[in-house]
Amino acid sequence: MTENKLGITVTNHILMQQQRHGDATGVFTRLLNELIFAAKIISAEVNRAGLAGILGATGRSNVQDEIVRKLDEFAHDLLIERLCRSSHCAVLGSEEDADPIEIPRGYNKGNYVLLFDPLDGSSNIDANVSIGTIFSILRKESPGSDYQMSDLLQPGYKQVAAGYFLYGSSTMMVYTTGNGVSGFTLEPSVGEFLLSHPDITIPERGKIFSANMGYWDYWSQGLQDYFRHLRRTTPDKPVYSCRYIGSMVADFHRTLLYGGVFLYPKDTKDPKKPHGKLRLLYECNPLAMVAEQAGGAASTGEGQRILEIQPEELHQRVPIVIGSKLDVQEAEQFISGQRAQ
Ligand code: P6P
Repeated sequence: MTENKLGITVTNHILMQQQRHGDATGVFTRLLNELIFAAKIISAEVNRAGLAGILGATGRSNVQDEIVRKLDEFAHDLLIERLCRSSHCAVLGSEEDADPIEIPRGYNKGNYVLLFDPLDGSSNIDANVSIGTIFSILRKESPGSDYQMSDLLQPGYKQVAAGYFLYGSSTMMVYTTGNGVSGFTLEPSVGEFLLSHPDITIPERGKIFSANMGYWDYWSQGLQDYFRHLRRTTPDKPVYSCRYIGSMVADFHRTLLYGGVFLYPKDTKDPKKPHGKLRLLYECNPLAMVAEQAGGAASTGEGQRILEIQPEELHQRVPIVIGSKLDVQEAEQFISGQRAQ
């Protein structure tokens, strides 16, 4: 009987990955399973948010000075509770909390560092647009049971795993442990994530670019030249389509499956955000690991690989150009001025 790779549960898949790579202790599997459990609950809440009266702002603002949506808070609190219960975390970092989150007394500590954006794209919650949870897993490097800030501020190439949950027309989990990228779709009737996208690879070049064109006037000349290039048919490329959802997880997931490029470059719109809006540790690093593991690329747009950036603070923002390898390279050529109109 031919092996039916589809239909494998994500738990089976994680175990197979871990056994193949010698970590049969089950610690890592337990940690991922707590993430998965939380995502199933978040998915149920997202899918009935309009009915549960859970929509709307809490009136409070988070470290990002954004209106905190109740679902954001719910996802943040649930992830912390489940990850602490795993007994395998040394410290957590969340978009929703200015400081590192210590493991409370009463819970055992472990050797993993979890960084996450509990509900990315939250500004779209009330409009029923796809949103997601992004996670990055590192190993604690400092000695002893107490964490050091350096345990959180590790460059992205040190991630042991990364991925996201996408709460869209269906709920998906996409993750990598450094051996390729796999996608799973939640089968609600059994409450299991089933392998639906084995061995995801991103096309070498696409025909879609994704950026908030409303910021045109605040972009560099090189970047404007790049977009003019994409919007023109030339002998070696078709005219590109522009797609922009405004939820990074959704825009990235489409880029991963269809090819093309997502950009959130630096702009002069907000002096407080000279490096763009997206955060390095729990948005750009995890998605950059997925992109590279799928055969794509992720850079600042100025020749610096996202995964090699040495973080300096927890909520550090970086510009990002991520997607098909040839599209990222071409964007860098225009942004750096090597190519012009
Ligand atoms: P803009 C959502 O709030 C988010 O953090 C990302 O998910 C998304 O890519 C970006 O902001 C959208 O930002 O400035 O285009 O509205």
